[in-house]
Amino acid sequence: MIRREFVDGYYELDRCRVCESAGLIKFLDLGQMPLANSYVSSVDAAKECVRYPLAINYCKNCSMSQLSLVVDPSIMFKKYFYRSSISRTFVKHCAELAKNSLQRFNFSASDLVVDIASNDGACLREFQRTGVNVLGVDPAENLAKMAIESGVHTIAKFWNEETAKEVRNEYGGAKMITAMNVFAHVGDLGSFLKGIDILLQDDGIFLIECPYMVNFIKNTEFDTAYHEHLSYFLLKPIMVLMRKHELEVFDAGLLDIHGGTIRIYVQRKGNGSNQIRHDVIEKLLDAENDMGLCDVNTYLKYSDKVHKIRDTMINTIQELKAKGKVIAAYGASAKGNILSNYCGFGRDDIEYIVDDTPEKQGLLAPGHHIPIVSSKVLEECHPDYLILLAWNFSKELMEKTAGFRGRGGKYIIPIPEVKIVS
Ligand code: DWN
Ligand code: ZN
Repeated sequence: MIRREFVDGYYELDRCRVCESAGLIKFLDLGQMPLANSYVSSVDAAKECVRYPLAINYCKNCSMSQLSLVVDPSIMFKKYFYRSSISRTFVKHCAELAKNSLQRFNFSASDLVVDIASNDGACLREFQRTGVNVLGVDPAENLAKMAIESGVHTIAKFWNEETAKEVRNEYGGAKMITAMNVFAHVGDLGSFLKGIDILLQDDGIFLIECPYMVNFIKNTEFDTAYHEHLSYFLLKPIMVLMRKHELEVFDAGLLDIHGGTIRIYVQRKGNGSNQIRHDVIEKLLDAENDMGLCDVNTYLKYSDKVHKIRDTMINTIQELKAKGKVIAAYGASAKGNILSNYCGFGRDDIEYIVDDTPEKQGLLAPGHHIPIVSSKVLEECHPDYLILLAWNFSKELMEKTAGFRGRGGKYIIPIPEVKIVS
């Protein structure tokens, strides 16, 4: 695996992070962007807002899409504002995963489930309910504290071989290791997977959930590109990666959560504990190929779709502002920060962003420094429009804002194409 030293908080790769080929083609360039979760407390603090180039490259050899500029993870993840448990939709998703895993893999009370990047313990609490032992690993000290206070023991460290050895020595092997929305964030995939090999029991299951490149392309989900997301996976490069590390994919599935997620089940190569679902795997690989996602030309047309959404958003906001309309937003999400910065929106366009994450309220969103407020503000000052920046939770957000809708308020949903709904 390629290793580099960070200089001024980042380094650049000139090779593919999966197959190490030099055949990388840039297909999306969002320019200089702030770190998508770098919320600040005041405009003065905002003056230190560091921007880095944000561009995605496609590997012609293994069809892996990726950032080549890697920002130092300790800048992004040691203190983390995103909390998994804020979304009822996500917590329900984890409860279903825990229940299905218990049934499918026949967990016993002595089994250990470890969640890497366990955030505030949202997912492990659901596994805990099934009676298994759980352990969280997450570098964000603020989140680890919340998880521990909620009864989910958590180690505040990055996942790598060293952390894996420490966990194995103290807790023994893991029956299941989950990586929910972290695998795409990993700089050194080799060290990450060596850690899995160290901790996983012989018949253990490694489960990955990550954003799926099919949805990114099909639904123009360009706003899910941010410096945290180094990898934009298809199943094809994941198969290449697992083979390199004596692991094998034995099942996979597609989920709606987070704008389209692929769930991948992995075991030790030749382990045989779980029958390989060749039919499922081949069908997904064929669909990736049939969609043209193994052909660089598909990617070279992508920017046009992105520019269309950007230009439509800008025109829509300008027209509404010209009519004297008051526009706010809901969901101070990482994706929302990318979309609004890419459109060049500021406080003159979006008065404030509502968010239910207590730690985000009172802060300013990265880049454009639009204030983040609690939903109480919606009852006090009645905006005419709400941009759902967390469009992946549109249903949940619209259910929460029935009062706004009842007063004639309308929603602007930017992805997969800009639409206004009431
Ligand atoms: O991979 C990642 C995904 C899983 O989460 C991380 N790298 C960062 C983060 O991305 P995001 O911030 O775009 O994720 P969400 O889940 O789309 O963000 C939703 C935002 O909306 C959060 O700030 C919470 C907020 N929210 C809310 O205020 N009330 C969400 C719901 C559902 C709500 O009811
Ligand atoms: Zn490659």
